Amino acid sequence: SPRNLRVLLDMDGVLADFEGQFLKNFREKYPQDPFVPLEDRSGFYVTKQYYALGQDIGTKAFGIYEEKGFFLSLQPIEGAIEAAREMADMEGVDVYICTSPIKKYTHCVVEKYQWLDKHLGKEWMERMILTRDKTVINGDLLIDDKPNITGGMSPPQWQHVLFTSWHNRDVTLQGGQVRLDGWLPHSGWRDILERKRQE
Ligand code: T3P
Repeated sequence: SPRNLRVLLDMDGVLADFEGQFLKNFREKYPQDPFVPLEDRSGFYVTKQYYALGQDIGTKAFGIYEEKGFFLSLQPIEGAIEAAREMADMEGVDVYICTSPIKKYTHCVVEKYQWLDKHLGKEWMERMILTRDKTVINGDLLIDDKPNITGGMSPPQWQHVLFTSWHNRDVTLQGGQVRLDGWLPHSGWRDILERKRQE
């Protein structure tokens, strides 16, 4: 039989709701300041859009996700945990978590492991790949909400499945990208895997 399909799952924006928690914390901490409602988000980096509201707002935005506890507190995206478990149980499919820590790594790195342990369990530690360059990681599919993923390997080995998020819903697909609109049973994630398997 052919080799297993290797699927790389991004964390923030795909399994964990970075955007929702960011906005909630920002509004709680800075109720008097302007903010960007989720439906007005554009561009991958939330801070970039907040800097456009003012230097001080951008600095405050940075502080929100650099804070201790932020990455651990993220809520799972609807259906993500169930889908990840089902995918990992599929015959002939190997699932890995492929996530980039923020540059201020102090809390982020350990909390990403804690989050995975909390929501998926100890056996998932084996699947964890932390890297700032996802292009050098081998895989058949990378499911990620960041539209332009670049790095040392061009083109990367994997096909990019752009996971829909507020910030990328109007982005035009490029190259071999395909889109996945969420993890609910009828989102079609299984079809994307099956199609890749048959290539
Ligand atoms: P992941 O690779 O799991 O998506 O940039 C480092 C991580 O923080 C990366 O995680 C993406 C996430 N992140 C956002 O999702 N939005 C942002 O605005 C920033 C700054 C980071």
